[in-house]
Amino acid sequence: MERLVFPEHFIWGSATAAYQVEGAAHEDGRGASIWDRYCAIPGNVQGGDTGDVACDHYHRFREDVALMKELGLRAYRFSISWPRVLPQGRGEVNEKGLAFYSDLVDALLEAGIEPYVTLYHWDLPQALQDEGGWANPQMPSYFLRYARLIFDRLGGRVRHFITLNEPYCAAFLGNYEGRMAPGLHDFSTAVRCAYHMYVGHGLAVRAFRESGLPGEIGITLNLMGRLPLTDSPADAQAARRADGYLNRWFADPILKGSYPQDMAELYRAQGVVLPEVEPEALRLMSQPLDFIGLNYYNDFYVRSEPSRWPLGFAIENPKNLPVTDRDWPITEAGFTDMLLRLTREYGVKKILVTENGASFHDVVGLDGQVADGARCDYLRRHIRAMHAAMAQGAPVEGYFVWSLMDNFEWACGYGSRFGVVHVDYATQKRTVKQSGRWYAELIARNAVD
Ligand code: IFM
Repeated sequence: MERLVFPEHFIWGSATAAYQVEGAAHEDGRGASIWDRYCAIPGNVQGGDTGDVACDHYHRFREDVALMKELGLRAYRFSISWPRVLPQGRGEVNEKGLAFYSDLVDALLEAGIEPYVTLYHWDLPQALQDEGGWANPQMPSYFLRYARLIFDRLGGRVRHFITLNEPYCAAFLGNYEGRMAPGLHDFSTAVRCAYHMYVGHGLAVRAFRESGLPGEIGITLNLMGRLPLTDSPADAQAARRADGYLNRWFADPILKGSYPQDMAELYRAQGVVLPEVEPEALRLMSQPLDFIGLNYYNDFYVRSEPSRWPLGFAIENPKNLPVTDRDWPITEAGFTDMLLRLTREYGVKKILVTENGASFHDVVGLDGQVADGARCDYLRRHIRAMHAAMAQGAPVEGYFVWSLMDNFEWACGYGSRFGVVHVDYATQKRTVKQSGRWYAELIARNAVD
């Protein structure tokens, strides 16, 4: 296969998130998050797993940074645990929590690795959930205060900020589908949460600009193709609704300054209570960003299912598709398409792929190696697909593999491994997988074979 070379300053990184790797859930003054509460409810997380210890990154971050350096990573995307720095969500600051992030940033910079900081990757302080969570109209201002604290303490050393990670998951999976914290099942609440998240995002972006800090700020969206299962008109319409639910409801306000009207009408017709959208709020959420972060894993297929309120569709993949161990189809052409859609339909000028990766059942062999050829193949396909999009004009400037290491995979607990580094949770031993070595070689060559 032809070797595909990347631009000279292309950013190769890896990503994690606080609750998934840090552990130290009850140490140094950290407050409770909605994920602590969610995990404590039997049945929510496979195996009853929690993020209490996770990868113990809180104590082992120096070892992990050394590993990143060994792999030649140029950037590390991690998130701040809001309740670690503001245990009650607002009010008193926890200096010990802030010191952890400050030390992590210093260790990264010393190793020549650029920090990319996500402000909100789903671990809302439980104290704020007790006040209604993201459905509370005060939330945007609480988020603004939290964001200002982080800009103030880490700004300058950190030059890349991401306001929200995958607002679709945080708002809709958490508050409507109940598959994530806080585990609610109310669509009107979920839509209100999504709205407040975006107002908070807008306020944080404005504050970053006003601060005069050097660097850039953006948001990370998970956008994935929703393809009709058959060529029937009903499935085509269902796929359009699924696209509206997952993709357009989140991309349009940020990138077009409007909510998709077809979806708003559909929701209203189904009795969903939509928030009163203030024109000023729309201006705030659609102000220019320095980049859009795209998390891409796979496309899904959709069939019409009129009985399913409020959208009338169901996910059903064709039987013969290659899949990962989560049964997620491997659809790299959809990655090219989504990058081109951001470029052509949405006019995005700079894209960072802030997550891409795959879960497989990895084992450490008797020889001490983790032979995860299937992950190498997945990554290779997707990195080539990204290159194909770039060749057609997609302005992609960086790629972060999900994930640096195996970690707490939300409702799947520790049963789902995404890392290019294996973690033995009993001993916390890290073992670089075949995919980690493969990725390191790719970075060194700045090219994919
Ligand atoms: O682990 C998650 C991450 O937190 C957000 N994006 C998808 C990943 C894999 O499910």
